[in-house]
Amino acid sequence: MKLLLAGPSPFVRKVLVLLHETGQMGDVELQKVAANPADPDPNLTAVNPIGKIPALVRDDGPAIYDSRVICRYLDARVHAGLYPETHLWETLTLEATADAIMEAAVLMVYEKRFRPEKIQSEEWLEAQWAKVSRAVSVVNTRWMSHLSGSLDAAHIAIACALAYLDFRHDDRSWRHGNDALTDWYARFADRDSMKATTAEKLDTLVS
Ligand SMILES: N[C@@H](CCC(=O)N[C@@H](CS)C(=O)NCC(=O)O)C(=O)O
Repeated sequence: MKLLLAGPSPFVRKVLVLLHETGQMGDVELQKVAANPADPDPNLTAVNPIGKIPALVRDDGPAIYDSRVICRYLDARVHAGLYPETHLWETLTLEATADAIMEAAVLMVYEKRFRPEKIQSEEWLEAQWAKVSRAVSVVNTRWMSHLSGSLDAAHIAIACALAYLDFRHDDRSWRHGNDALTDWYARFADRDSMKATTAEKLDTLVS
């Protein structure tokens, strides 16, 4: 299999952490592509018409994309049980919450990176952060019992979302008022899978 990826994408990291946790890291070749919304890489659009990473080129079928689809596929591939039937809908909802945090956080970066300064909107940026802030607070108040259970795909997604907030939006201090989640994340960030998939580590892994 070949995973198309770029630098510090939280969606890519989610897939990498899942690969690591399920012992499949050795089964994928990692290929760097440019994930630029204004100028998509033809190597990427050839397998994902949307031009977004991650995309997974499989040995046994057409390429698949969207991190949620890829994670589900990889989990099923080795029967890892990271989408447990007993609380599937909760796991999927929490993963969707993590993805939405990532999406809003990435859009904030794109607003500054890809739009001319004079048409950037502070109001829009704040609205994106409000989504992040509400979601983080709800995870901290309503989802800690799920997060303290055995590892599933939603744990991985939440950890990657929080790591990305540290990386790109450290000045917004997501930890403020979210003590339970802060403690949980400190423990999760210490896992080998998280330490092996930082943006710096990725550079050493990519062909
Ligand atoms: N829903 C997608 C989102 C992926 C995504 O937004 N990836 C960003 C990088 S972090 C990207 O490829 N951006 C390029 C673009 O927006 O065209 C997923 O879960 O895989």
